[in-house]
Amino acid sequence: PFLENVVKHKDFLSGKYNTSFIDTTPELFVFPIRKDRGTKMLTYIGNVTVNGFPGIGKKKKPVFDKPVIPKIKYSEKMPNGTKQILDQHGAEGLISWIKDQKQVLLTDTTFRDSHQSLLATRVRSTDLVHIAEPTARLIPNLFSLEMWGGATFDVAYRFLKEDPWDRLLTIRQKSPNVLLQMLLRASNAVGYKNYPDNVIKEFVEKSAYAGIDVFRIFDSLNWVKGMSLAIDAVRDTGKIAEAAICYTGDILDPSRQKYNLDYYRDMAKELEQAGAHILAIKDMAGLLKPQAAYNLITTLKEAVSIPIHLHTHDTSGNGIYTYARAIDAGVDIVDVAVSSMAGLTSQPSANTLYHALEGNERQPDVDIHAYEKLSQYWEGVRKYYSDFESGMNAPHSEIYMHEMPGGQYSNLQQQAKAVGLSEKWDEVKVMYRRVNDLFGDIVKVTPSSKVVGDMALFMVQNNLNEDDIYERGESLDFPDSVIEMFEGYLGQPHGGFPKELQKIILKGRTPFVERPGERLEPVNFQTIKEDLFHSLGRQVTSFEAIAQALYPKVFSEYCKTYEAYGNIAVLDTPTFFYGMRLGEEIEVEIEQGKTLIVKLVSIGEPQADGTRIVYFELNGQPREVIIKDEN
Ligand code: PYR
Repeated sequence: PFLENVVKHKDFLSGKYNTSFIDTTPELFVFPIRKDRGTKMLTYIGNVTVNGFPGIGKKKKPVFDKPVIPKIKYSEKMPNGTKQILDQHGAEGLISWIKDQKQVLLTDTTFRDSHQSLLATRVRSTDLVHIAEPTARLIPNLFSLEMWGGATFDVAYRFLKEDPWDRLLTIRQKSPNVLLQMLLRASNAVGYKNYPDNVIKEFVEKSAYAGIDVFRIFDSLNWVKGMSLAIDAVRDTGKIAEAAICYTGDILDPSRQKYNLDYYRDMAKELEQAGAHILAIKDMAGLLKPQAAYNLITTLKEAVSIPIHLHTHDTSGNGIYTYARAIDAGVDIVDVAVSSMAGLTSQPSANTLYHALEGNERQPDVDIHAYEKLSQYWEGVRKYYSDFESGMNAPHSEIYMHEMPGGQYSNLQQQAKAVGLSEKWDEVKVMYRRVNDLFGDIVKVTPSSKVVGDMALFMVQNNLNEDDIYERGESLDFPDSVIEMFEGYLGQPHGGFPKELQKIILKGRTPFVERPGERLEPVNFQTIKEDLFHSLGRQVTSFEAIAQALYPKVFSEYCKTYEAYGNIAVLDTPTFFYGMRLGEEIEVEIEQGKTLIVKLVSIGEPQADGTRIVYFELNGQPREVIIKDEN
């Protein structure tokens, strides 16, 4: 799909491209031979209609109202924004601009963390792309639009069967004025384990090239040593390195002093020293209480001279109050989401914060009416994804007990469901906290949070408690992720791992404390490209080679799906998840200006071999596909 973008890009068509890039990447311009796209698409629609979508199952397609895209004048000049400040004045220029602002600046997370947290990351590119340009035009004075990274990369390939690079390139084109931001898990890139150093560098370089301006970099154990390489790699691209401290525990609780103000102050200074342009406080679970926010921001403002960007989740319902106190203490930027995609495990609502700051000299300079229109669109889109909602429908103050990140809540719930523990979800949450304490009270954010989640599921499934782990640990097969973390593959937690537990889990393996990247062999991207050339029978892009290095199995499954069904990212979301109703007619724009009209005519009875014939009309012509009925 990326190939089509490149050759249709206006700069490419006008010859205004960077020739050295073209010269060094000729493989981008070798095109696969297209087979019958129509039949492939009908096969997908037939299959999802007969068999349902994984994770949703077979369900009658609901009738949805089309989400309302705000009316805007596309012909008008695109208003300038922060992207122009970065491009014209560089990273340092942008930082001094931030410091000159009296208003609190906003990062809108609707395109990434908001749906990662509310809808298990399942929002598809088409629903983002349709609102990208209206967003860029209606709220051009955002600090940034967080739209990539975190779980979106993996989920795009794994579940949505679409190309995350394509998403980035297209949104970049549609929003040329606002900084695009991503979440980078430092040495874990956008994965769940450490990768070789050259993979991190290549990923950062290509992400910057494809359109990312601000990289929020965090380490899942707050291990600064694990972050330096990524910070340097981002600085080398001329983009913004926003280094994050993950907030955990409770600085207001005198009985929990492992992560106290001194801890956060020291880490902030280390990150500034390591080259961070901006310091982020990543309150991934929403544990930062309002007075704690005031104390923390006041302390950090004194400790460092770089701007401070606060991220929280509104799970407890205290998000706006936390932001208000942080704003009083001088925080520079906060993360918010469009109101219909805000609250609960997502970020606090932009619209609500705007009103909360009425009469306050730091009220953000955004058009609230525009925000309301965007919210209306998202209200419609969110309905498409109702099967992925977590079921949480009110503030959830027990977050202060289990401490599960907002982005993990709906995902772990899906994981629990997949291993038959839906009924025991309450038990899983309590166990999650008990595992944290067993592990010595660690920072819990991807991937360390996944390790805690895997262990919690393992213990609930096998009816184990802490004593069992210590007494019978030798005979237990711990999840791989747990063994790897205790071995040192995610880096080192503050204060180290509990020694006795580490011994039990490692069963004789020797743990290490150096940076995992130093032990990992560099990846040879040329070899990857050659291998993919042989297995896929076509040239691959540098983007695809990175996907292969990060997620070989997931990427290979994605390629198989692409081979079987073509580019199903172009389907509307209800059809993608539910297929079609009998007699329904849809339009599918398979490329700009080329639309297929598809009608589902009938579905045949099952045949002896378990298949059914599904009858369509494609642009008025009868077409049939044979689908194996898996039910
Ligand atoms: C992620 O890494 O995906 C988070 O949102 C923390």
